[in-house]
Amino acid sequence: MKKLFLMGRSEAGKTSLTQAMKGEELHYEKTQYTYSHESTIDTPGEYAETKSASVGLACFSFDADVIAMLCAADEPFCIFGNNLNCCINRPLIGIITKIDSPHANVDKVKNWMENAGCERIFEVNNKTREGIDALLEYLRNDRITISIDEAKAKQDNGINAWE
Ligand SMILES: Nc1nc2c(ncn2[C@@H]2O[C@H](COP(=O)(O)OP(=O)(O)O)[C@@H](O)[C@H]2O)c(=O)[nH]1
Ligand SMILES: [Mg+2]
Repeated sequence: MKKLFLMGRSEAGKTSLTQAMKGEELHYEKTQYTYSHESTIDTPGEYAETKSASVGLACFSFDADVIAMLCAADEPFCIFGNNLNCCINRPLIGIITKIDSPHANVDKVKNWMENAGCERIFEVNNKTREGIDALLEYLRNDRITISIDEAKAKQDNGINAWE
């Protein structure tokens, strides 16, 4: 199973997602520092919200196989920039939480994630576990590995050839 790195603003639902992925009842826990679990790395929202602390994200993400930009469906604005995938040498995915919120605007958040360069976008409700199985299945599937010669050949053909 690929190890998932979670980054997003405070209260977005990162810790709840780790509980939903384990099949646990949601229970509030303030994330005081970076927690490395078996299949997830959970970070404090302050790392994503504070410029001086954001280096923490870069540092701990090296231990993960997949980086997730996590936003709640009712967030008013996006704290991540466009083309975020350019500075990450891991697959970048988007996870939209709180799709059950009465103020949810899933299309808007999806747009942010597409602009950031997320290769997959998952919509979840941590409370009912809706969408969690699709995320787990994605993490369970082995990554496609290629040899160095195949990588060089693809590189010679330009970046679009990676598709
Ligand atoms: N309605 C709803 N509430 C959620 C969902 N995910 C998390 N929450 C609630 O949002 C609050 C913040 O969640 P938490 O996981 O601590 O956010 P974090 O700061 O990103 O770790 C808690 O009260 C959760 O119960 C969701 O999918 N739907
Ligand atoms: Mg948390």
